[in-house]
Order: sequence, then C-alpha cells, then structure tokens
Amino acid sequence: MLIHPEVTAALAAGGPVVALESTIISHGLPRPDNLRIAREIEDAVRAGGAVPATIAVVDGTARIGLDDEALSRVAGDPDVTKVSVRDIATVAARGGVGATTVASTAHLAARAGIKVFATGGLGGVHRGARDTWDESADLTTLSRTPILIVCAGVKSILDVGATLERLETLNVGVLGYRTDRFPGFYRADSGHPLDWRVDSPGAVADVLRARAALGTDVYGLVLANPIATEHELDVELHDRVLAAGLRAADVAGVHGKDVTPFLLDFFHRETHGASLAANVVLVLGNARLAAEVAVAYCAA
Ligand code: PSU
Ligand code: MN
Repeated sequence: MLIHPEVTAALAAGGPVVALESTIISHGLPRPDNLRIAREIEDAVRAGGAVPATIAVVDGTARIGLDDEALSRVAGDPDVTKVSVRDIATVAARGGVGATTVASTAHLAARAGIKVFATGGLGGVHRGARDTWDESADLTTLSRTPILIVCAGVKSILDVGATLERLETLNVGVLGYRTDRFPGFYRADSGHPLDWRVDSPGAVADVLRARAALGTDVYGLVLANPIATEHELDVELHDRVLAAGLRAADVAGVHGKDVTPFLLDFFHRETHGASLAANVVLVLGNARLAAEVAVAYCAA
C-alpha cells in the first residue's frame, strides 16, 4: 500500500481522515463529469475539516489518497477494472489499474488505520437473490471490517428489506442521521424503519468511542444519511425507470459484477440527468457529514 503523504501526516497526528471509494467514479458516474465530481467529493471532505483519501489500485499499487494524475486515470480510462476484496491481490500482482468498491475500499482503509468512509450507496442483496445468490461482498466485508460508512442507504435496484436483514445478521449496525427511516438513495425514505437515530456528528462519535471500548468496533457501522427532500428524484419517474431497468438487465442477461454498473448507467440515461443530479447532491452531503463525524471523533 502507498499512503499519500498528506494522509500519512494526518493519521500520525491523530487527525480526521475520510476514505472515499473509486468504483463510484469509474463505474457509478458517467464520464467525463465523473472526474469533476470526484474532485468535488474530495473538496466536500476538506470543507468539513478532514483529509480525503480516495482509494484505488494504480499500476499494481493499492493507493490510499490519490494525486490528480491517478484520479484522472481512474476517472478517464474506460478499461479500469471494478475490484472487490477478492480481486485486489490479483490486480496488484499483475500491475493493473482497478477501482475499489465499498468492500475493497473499506478493507484497505481499515488497514491504513482510517475510521470513517463516505460513499453514495452501499451494495446489498439483489432482487431475485433467492435464485441468483447475488449479494454484494460489501455486506460480508462490513461484517468483519472496523469502519464507519456514511451512505444514503441502498438503491431500490436492490431488495432493501433483505439487505437490512443481512446487515442485522452480520452485526453491522445502522444509525439513521436525523431520521427514523432507512433512506432509499434517490428517495429519503425506503419505507423501512430503523431502530436507532442520531442527531449530531458528536452523537455518532460517542457511539464510535463506545464501540471501541466494548470491542464491537471489529464490525462495520452504517450511518444512513437521507437525501434532502427537495433534491429527491420524482417518485413516478423513479418507479418507472426502476421497473424498466430491471427488465432491461434481465433481457440483456447481465449478471455478476456487471449488474450494479448496468443499472446505475440505465438510471442516469433514462432520467436524462435527474438521477445524476440527485446522486451528486447526496454523495457530497455524505462526504461533508463523514468529515464532521471524523472531526468530532478526533476531538475527544
Ligand atoms: N451503489 C450505488 N452506487 C455505486 C455502487 C453501489 O448506488 O457506485 C458501487 C459501489 O462501489 C459498491 C458496488 O460497492 O457498486 C457494489 O457492487 P456489487 O453489487 O457488484 O457488489
Ligand atoms: Mn453481485
């Protein structure tokens, strides 16, 4: 692993650092806007008072914190591979370039000593998983990775109820940020209630400290931050595009790691930019909140 000097310095000083994933850049957001958005996400972390550490594998090296050249390559090269935990070593051994998912980003961030991670949406249990067994490695990785992940819930392309059940089984806690409802990514409310609500970055930091004292910090923790209602995707547009996207994936016979990128791309195209606008707003909000939580945690 190669840790960016600014990240090394912050960690050594016990300062706030926020990890960021790169699959959202390479496979989750359309080129060429993705590079500008990736920089804006880093800026949002800085605005919240923390150091951003975008994570990717570049020429065989797992990098924690990217310089502008590396960020540009991950954003601009259509051949960048989507890398989950099981793929990191193979891509590294071959000197390849890979964008890390929530799972592999969480793994590498925790290994570097980073405690807080921000993204848009978590992977989860796919619809039809009873037949396909398609469940994101994000879930099992969080079950054994000591990190807080700030996200806007999971997309409705997934089976949200099943995802919440799996998180419970895997000892991954879920805190609603100023909400009692699990957020639905493009929508503030997925329709599922949550057991726990927190109302300030300080309250999240209190939970992080209690986890460390009690040893439950070996597991991941989700801080679910809903999109502001004025930025939500129109519900009819959302439901229509979701149904069409699931049908299109079925017809095209998409499977495995291609399912999520396929559906994200379908959404962005079919909503003519409305889903992209919502996606950007929520990820910037998550980056900012993650920074504030990291600051609160380091302050005590
Ligand atoms: N959900 C989103 N946007 C994303 C992803 C998920 O709303 O960009 C990406 C993340 O990198 C996540 C990955 O870790 O997709 C999950 O892919 P899979 O379902 O193949 O595990
Ligand atoms: Mn999958």
